Amino acid sequence: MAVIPICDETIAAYDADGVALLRGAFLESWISLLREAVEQVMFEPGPLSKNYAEPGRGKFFTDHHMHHGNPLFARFIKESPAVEIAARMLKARRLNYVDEHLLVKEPGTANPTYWHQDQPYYEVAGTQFASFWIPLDPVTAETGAMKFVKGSHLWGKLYRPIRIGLGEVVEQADVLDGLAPDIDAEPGKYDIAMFEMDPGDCLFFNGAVLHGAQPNLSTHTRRRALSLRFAADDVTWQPRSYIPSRPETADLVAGGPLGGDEYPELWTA
Ligand SMILES: O=C(O)CCC(=O)C(=O)O
Repeated sequence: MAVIPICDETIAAYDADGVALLRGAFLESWISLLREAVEQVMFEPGPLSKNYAEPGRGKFFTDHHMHHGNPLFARFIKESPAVEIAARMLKARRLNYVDEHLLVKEPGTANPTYWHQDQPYYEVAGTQFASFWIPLDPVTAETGAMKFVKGSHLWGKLYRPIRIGLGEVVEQADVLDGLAPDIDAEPGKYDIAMFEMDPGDCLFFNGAVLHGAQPNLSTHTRRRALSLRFAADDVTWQPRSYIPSRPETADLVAGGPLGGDEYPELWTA
């Protein structure tokens, strides 16, 4: 059950801005469980893990889909209030699970997270693809706060994927609508929101909203965060040539609903 009631204003903010802040959404017990899970994964990183930082300049560690090998992540996905919150935020009648993405910026990590949208990195089409961003440490502008271009999910654009910790183009990816605009070059042109947060708070944001994050320039504060990605009613399977399809997608049809082992249905109205 959700710890906090989600009011209509929060849903309206998500619809208009593409992002909403939910304070106190997860109890300390869930945050402790995730912290333990993160330590386990960082001790034994999975095949999809990366570190974007230069040697000796902190660490920007990422990993995906950890729940396959880690029961703590599997428990969080199934039993925490995340599913219920996502269903309410998306006004869903059906909710499928897509991915979890761990993003740890250790102190002294100079890499920002470059501006990007999430949708082009996934084999999904539709408007109801969204993510949680759940910090496990206090997050400030100095330690890696998330930033969003409010309303950019409504521009009708899908920008070419980049390597989020390096800013380089993913050469093998489709060009789509070209590169995202250089938001930092003309910040005054955009309505940018940055979120300072405490453990227990979360962001909920649309897969098409442009977002990025600050580096972690602190000397001692870690910035551990987990993104969880869900899809609701109007999302369909959109195979992308640059994302190798896994055997679990064998039963999916392009333009058809998500499902099966790759995108399990976690909730129906
Ligand atoms: O945690 C970060 O630095 C970025 C997270 C992000 O871009 C995402 O979850 O889509």
